[in-house]
This record gives sequence, structure tokens and C-alpha cells, in this order.
Amino acid sequence: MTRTCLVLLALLAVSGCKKDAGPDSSAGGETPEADDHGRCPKPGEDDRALEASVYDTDGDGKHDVRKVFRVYGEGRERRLVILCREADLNRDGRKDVARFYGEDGSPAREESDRNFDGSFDAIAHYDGGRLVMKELDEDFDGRFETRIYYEDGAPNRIERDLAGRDPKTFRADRWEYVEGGRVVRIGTDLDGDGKVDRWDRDADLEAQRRLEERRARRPVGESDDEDEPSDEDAE
Ligand SMILES: [Ca+2]
Ligand SMILES: [Ca+2]
Ligand SMILES: [Ca+2]
Ligand SMILES: [Ca+2]
Repeated sequence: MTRTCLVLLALLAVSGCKKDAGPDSSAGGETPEADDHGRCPKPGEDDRALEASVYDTDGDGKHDVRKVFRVYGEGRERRLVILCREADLNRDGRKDVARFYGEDGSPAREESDRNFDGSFDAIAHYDGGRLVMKELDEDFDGRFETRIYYEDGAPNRIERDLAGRDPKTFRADRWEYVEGGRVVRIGTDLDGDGKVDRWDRDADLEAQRRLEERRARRPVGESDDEDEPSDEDAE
């Protein structure tokens, strides 16, 4: 075999490799998502053990929901556990809500853009799949000034940073205590030392609650306490 032949073979091999490694314009699937405000990790780019799927939930031909899964095992042992789900709620092509899941597949955190201006303004925190706290930027200025704490799915305390003395850190200066969906007690820190200087109470509700507690404790058939002023006194 001549030297020329060897060179030709080498050139052919190189050109073959080049073709294989070249850009593949036919690669389909997901549409480009560079500016879709997605928050979920990107498979391959962020983590190779991830897999994504997209959904068109309203049938308009555009993806509005994207889910990212973590892949465990191989072959028949292979299984997917959801890691993140993001959705475009107002169909403007940008994702407005992203929910992140823990290793057990239960929700851990959810970030939402409630006014669709491109910035997240609500963050929900979960513990064992249960909602425990929500951070809110209520006036959409980029500062989260409200925290709502939940117990058994219902708000039981609201903390607010009204003065915003520290632009980077949340420092509560108002505490609102909720019972039965109503704020019954409000503590306000006026001088910024972290301690309550003024308490405001819902007097009507406190009186009503005391009355109900007393009635619940009392043996059946006993009359009302005479120290409790009420409508019944008019009889
Ligand atoms: Ca759609
Ligand atoms: Ca949107
Ligand atoms: Ca927003
Ligand atoms: Ca704000």
C-alpha cells in the first residue's frame, strides 16, 4: 500500500468523525427555553441524572407545564421521582410558579410570581409535605415583608417587617395572632428593638371566647355566671 493511500484513508476517517460529531439540526423535543423564566434544574446541564417532560395542559399547542424528575436505578430497576414542576399560568410563555420536591417526592418549596411581572413574590415552605410558612412580597417591590406561619393548614401567626430597617434581612416588627381565621391579637414593635411595645386585642372576640370556655366547663343545668354581662340580663 502506498503512502498516498494511507493519507487518503486517514482523511476519510477524519471526515467521517467530523460528520458524526457535527451539529444535529433535527434534534427535536422541547422548544428553546432560554427566556422562559424556568427555575427547575435542567437535565444534562445541571445534573445528568435528571429527566424532563413537558405538557400542554390547555391544548393550545404550547407547553405550559414542565416537570423534572430524578432518575434512580437502571434497566428494570429504573424509576423516576419528581424533583420540580413549573407552570406558565397566564400563557405568556414565562413560567410563573415553580414547585420543588424533597427526596421522598413531597413538596418542599414553591415560588410564585403572582402579578406576572417576571419576579417571584411568594415563597411557600413545606415540612414533610405540609405547608408551614409563606413569605410574601405584598407590594411587589422586591422586598419580602410578610411571613405567614401555618398550623394544620391554617394560618396561626403573621409576622410583618413594616419598617424595613434592614433591606437584606427580615426583621419582624409586627406579630398578628390568628384564631378561627380572625386576627385576635396584634403586637407592634415601635422602636425596632425586636420587642413588642404595644398590644392591640380584639376585645369582642376575647370576651366571647372566655364566655364559651366557661360554658363548656360548666356542668349541664347550671345557670350563667352572674359576672358575665350579656343580653340575657335584660330578661
Ligand atoms: Ca398550552
Ligand atoms: Ca406566565
Ligand atoms: Ca411578581
Ligand atoms: Ca415588598
